[in-house]
Parts: sequence; structure tokens; C-alpha cells
Amino acid sequence: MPASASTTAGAAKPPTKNKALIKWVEEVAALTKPDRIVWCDGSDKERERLTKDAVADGTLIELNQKKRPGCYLHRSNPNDVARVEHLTFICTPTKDEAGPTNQWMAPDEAKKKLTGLCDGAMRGRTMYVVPYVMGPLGSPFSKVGIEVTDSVYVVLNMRIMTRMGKPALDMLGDSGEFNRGLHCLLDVNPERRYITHFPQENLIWSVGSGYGGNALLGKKCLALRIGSYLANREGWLAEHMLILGVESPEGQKTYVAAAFPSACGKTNFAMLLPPKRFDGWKVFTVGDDIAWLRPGPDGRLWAINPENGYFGVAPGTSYKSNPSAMKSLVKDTLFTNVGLTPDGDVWWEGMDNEAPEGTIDWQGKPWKKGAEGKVAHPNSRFTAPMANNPVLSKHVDDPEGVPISAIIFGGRRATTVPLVLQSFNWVHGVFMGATMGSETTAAATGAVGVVRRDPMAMLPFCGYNMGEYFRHWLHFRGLLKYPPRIFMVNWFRKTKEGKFLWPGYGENMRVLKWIIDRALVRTGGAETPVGWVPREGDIDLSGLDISSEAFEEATKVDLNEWRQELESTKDFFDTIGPTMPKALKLQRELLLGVIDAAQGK
Ligand code: OXD
Ligand code: MN
Repeated sequence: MPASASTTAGAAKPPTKNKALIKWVEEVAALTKPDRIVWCDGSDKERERLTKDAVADGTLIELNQKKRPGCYLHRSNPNDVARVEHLTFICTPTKDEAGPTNQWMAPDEAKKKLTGLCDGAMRGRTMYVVPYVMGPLGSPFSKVGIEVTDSVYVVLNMRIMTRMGKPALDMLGDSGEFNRGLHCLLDVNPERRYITHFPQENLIWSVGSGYGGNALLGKKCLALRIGSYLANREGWLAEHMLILGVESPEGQKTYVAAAFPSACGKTNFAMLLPPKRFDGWKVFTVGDDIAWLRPGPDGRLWAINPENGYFGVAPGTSYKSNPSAMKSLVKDTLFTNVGLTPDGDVWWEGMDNEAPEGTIDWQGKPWKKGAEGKVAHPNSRFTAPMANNPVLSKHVDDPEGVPISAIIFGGRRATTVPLVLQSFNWVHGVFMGATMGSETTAAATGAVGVVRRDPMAMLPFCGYNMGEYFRHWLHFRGLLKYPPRIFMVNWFRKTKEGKFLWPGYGENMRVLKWIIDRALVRTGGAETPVGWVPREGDIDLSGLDISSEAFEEATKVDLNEWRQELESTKDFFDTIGPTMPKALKLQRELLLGVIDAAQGK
């Protein structure tokens, strides 16, 4: 459809001379046939205009502007509240390239299916062209994407989550190298929902969902799935990791990156508030979900956060659990599927206060005290600008990023995995990441303590063959003169009676300090057959109400449990098949052999 057909405000004519971009947008418009095309510039005026449109058509509900200026609530279709791994496809020329852990569809088949679905799908609607940058503006690490979408909610979220609009077009110039992302809501029906990735073409095509991880194409689709494919090809790493900086009272800054599966407290750790005992220590957030890591010219590993905001899980977030997150939500934030209080504010389970009478639940229904059902959907979200974060790192826009001294892998494990464990070397560290997992609960699956392996927390996000991905990690060691030390943590170990052994939250600072001290080779530890653990006295426990028995239990390495753990990883390695690197298979056997030797077998 010709751009001149536009009737609404906003640039209908391409504000660029980039031939490849104009051609692609014309092709998309010819397929989807929108009534209007709007090229987004990312300005405040544009935000005001689009927000007004979104309130007028019911996409957004205005919240109390005195309490939460610039904040709005969105209620999604109840069938569309989460990422859909079973409808997410990696469309590589061969199935082997996608590997055994991904859903695969042949590129031609996927394109045929989605072309059929998108033909005329934007008739009567507005097509927004959203140029955006993942990563700091002007950084050689950053990538430009163009998302074409018919969802104003997506545009307003992308505006928070990425550097969006004119700066992206400026950065792109006349280059044809950008990620192409087409997003169509269709009728938001799971029957017609496909999140497809074409890594070889740097192309994403997502239809039938308006939910964040499926529809904000810069995040999981570009920054992780396509990103990990590009990273393998170009010699860097795209990881599901937070990045934080720790500043000592003397002003020494150290940065760490950490991968935890969903619901294991990544945002909380990225915004950790040190306890009283650590007066003078500060933790700064660089990123809370995604890290792009590269070898620097100095031989160290450097990381940027490609995002510009936080798309965080609301339930459980409170001034007690994460004051910096709460302060990030006081203005210019979009809330999705949370409760609405009578005074026009938001509420979710785990907030500091009770839900007031008259609260409306996430589906727009009145909620009564004592009634069954949640006020907020368990996966309800906030989309907040990172600039709101009171502990945002000053270096978040640095084009080179920050140097990483330690990498942490974490999971939710009731047994076996100690509070913290340092790997012997890089290969052992990669093995720790490759075998990390989280235990399911009885409520979720009916089977307690079943470990779902989630290598590097990337199982749903690796855009190519997982065995190749491990090989890339192993190879990466050779690109670093000063590799970060690799650790494993577990905040969730329990007593036999089911009580958590470690208090978690801000107290994790104590573990973080040991990790940093180990990475900088300035504190002790004890060698066990499966890695290094802190000895009594290596971790500062002063002012903490924990018995030495509980600490010993939290940090214990039980060799029988570890034998079981290592034996159980074989099945997972077998599912990876022939691409599983030999070094990791041998590492597994070596650890088992060392346990045998330690036990005199
Ligand atoms: C996730 C997220 O699902 O960050 O991991 O939203
Ligand atoms: Mn995530």
C-alpha cells in the first residue's frame, strides 16, 4: 500500500533514504495491506500521541497520574500471557542446524504458512515501523533492528526496552545490515501463533501474540536467539545473563555476569541492596536479563546490556525484596496483567501491603478478599525505563561495556548444589553451565525434585544447535587472555524439613564478595572433588542470624549426591547427540572418576 494513504499524524513518508529498508517495508506493506503506515521517531511527542490513541481504543488504561505519572495498565488477551516455547521455531535450512533442543521448521514451509496468515492482516489497521538499537548508541557491539508491527502496545514497550526511533536510523545509515522483524497480531489466537526465526537471513517473523517475549522482537528473538547465532559466527557470546558492578568502600569496581533460569531472582540479584554489615559497599545494575560479551583488545571479557529497560515479573516484587525495582516503577512504566486498585494504582501478590477492597483483577473482574484466584497474573509484568533505576551503573551506555571478572551460573536446587562452588578451570566452568538445572515442584509437575536441565539458562533461547553452542563456549577460552572465573550458586538449598538454609536477597552480597575475592585471587577456599567451596571464615557471616551447622549444610558437598547428579547429566548429553563436545563428556567422566578415587572405589 502506498505510504501516501496515511491519515494519522506521524511520519508516513520514510524518514530515511536507506534503499534496503524502504524496499523491505514496501514489501511488508504490500503483503499486510495496512490502512496507514507510521514511521516511529522515538520522540516524546510521538509517545504522547500514541499513548492517547492507545487509551482511546482501550489498549491502555490510564493509572492515577498523581501517584504514577506516565504509567498505564494493559490487559492482554487471557490466552496470551507468556512466551510459547512450543510455538517458537528456529527455521534453519537443515534440522541439525537448529539442533535437538529447538523446534524446527523448514524456512520455505514457515514462510509459506506465515505469508498466508499475514496476507491482508493489517487491513483497517496502522502499520508502525520501529527502528531500534540493541546496545549503547554508537557502540561497535550494538545491532540495529527494524520491527514492523500493528500493535501500538508493542511500539510503546519497544520505546522503553530499546533505543528507538531516529537514533537507530542515524546509526543504520544506508547499510542493508539490520534485523528484519515482522510482527502481526492477527486475531491473537493460539491456533495461529508462530514465533519464527531465520538466523541465516537475520529475520524474525512473529504472529498471533502480543505478549512481551513473543512480540518485543528486540528481546528474546533478536538479542538471544538470532544474537546467539550471530555470536557464534562473529566470535562473541549472547547470553541470558544479568550484569552487575560491585564497588568496594575503597572505590574498586568489579563486574560479574550471571545466568539464572526464569523465576530464580535475576532482577533481584542485579539490583541487590547490600546488608548493613556491608556499609560502604555498593552494587550497580548494568543489565537484568541479557548480556552480549566480547573479548576486548586487552584480553579481558567485556559486556554490554543490549536493553534499555526492564521487562520484569511483578508478583513478588516489593520494597522488602527489591526496593530499587519498586523505585524504577514510580513513573513512565507500563504494567501488563496486574491488579488495578480503586485509586487507580497497581497491585500484585507479594507487594508490601494487602490488596484494598474494590481492587480489579488482571482480567478486569472485581476481586473480593478471600476469593480464589490471583489479583495479578503470575507472569504479570512491568516495563520500566532503566534510567529510573536508582542503582543504575554509570557505565551502562559505555560503548565498550564493562570488564567481567566472574561468571555465575545459578539454579533452584533443594539438594546437592552448595551455596557457591568455584570451577577448577574454564572447561569445568562451561561444564557447570552446560549441566545447570532447576528443580520442579510438586505443584507444577506432580513430581518433586525433577531437574530440568537448562544449560546456561539458554534452553529456550539458543538459536542454533546446543552442542555447537557448547563448542563455541569452549573455543571462546582461546580468545581471552584473562578469562573470568566461573562459579555456580544456589540460594535455594533446603533442610530435610524443607526450610531454606540461606536467607538470600541482600545477604547474597556475602557470597558475591567471596566470588569477587576469589576472582581477584585474594581469599581462601577448600578444594573438593567437584570444585572450590568457601571454608568457615572465608565468607563474612557477621551480623547474620545463621548457625554454623546451617552454613555448613548450605555449603556442603555430598559426594553421593554428586555422583547421582553427574550420572543424571548423561541423559541430557545423550539428547544433544553427535555435536556434544568431547571435552564436556570427558569432564563428566573425570569428575565421576575423582569422586570414585576420593571414596576409595
Ligand atoms: C524470560 C523473560 O522469560 O526475561 O526469561 O521474560
Ligand atoms: Mn529472561
